[in-house]
Amino acid sequence: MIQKTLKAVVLVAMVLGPAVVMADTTPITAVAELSPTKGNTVHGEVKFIQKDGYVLIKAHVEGLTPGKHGFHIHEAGDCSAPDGSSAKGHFNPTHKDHGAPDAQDRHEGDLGNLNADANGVANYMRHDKVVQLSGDNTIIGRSVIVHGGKDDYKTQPTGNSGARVACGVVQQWHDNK
Ligand SMILES: [Cu+2]
Ligand SMILES: [Zn+2]
Repeated sequence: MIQKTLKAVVLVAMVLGPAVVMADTTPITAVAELSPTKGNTVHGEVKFIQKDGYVLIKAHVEGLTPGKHGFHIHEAGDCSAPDGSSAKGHFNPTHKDHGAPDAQDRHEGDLGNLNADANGVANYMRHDKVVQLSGDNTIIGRSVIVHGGKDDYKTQPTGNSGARVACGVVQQWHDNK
């Protein structure tokens, strides 16, 4: 009986071994190339890198007005509407309230605000424990939206951050060496 169990465990380990090793050495990464909505010039890039227990998010965005700009993952990976409305609402698979990125209650898509300097350039970096790059609630295939105004972290369900000034679909990113 013990022998048989041992044999089965060894067999399973042999079959799963290579797959487990591959998963460990190839982190999931994703990227969203941001393009301006109609009448805007905002553009940039957002990268998502799976780390141990969190996702590293890095963004570089240009063409903004100085100050804060709501920054979210929206439900639909569709930037086709001139005003970005085709991206639908904030990605919220767990049915929470809108909030600040560090709040207990937040949408999975609530990444807070970009903060643009006097030249309209924003650099953003965050270690996020809510965003997922795999499984049922993955953000791959959703979209990133940058807004014209500041996310107040209070107004439901949007943060009242105004018009959508840039949009990009989140795609799996293979060039991660
Ligand atoms: Cu938004
Ligand atoms: Zn939200």
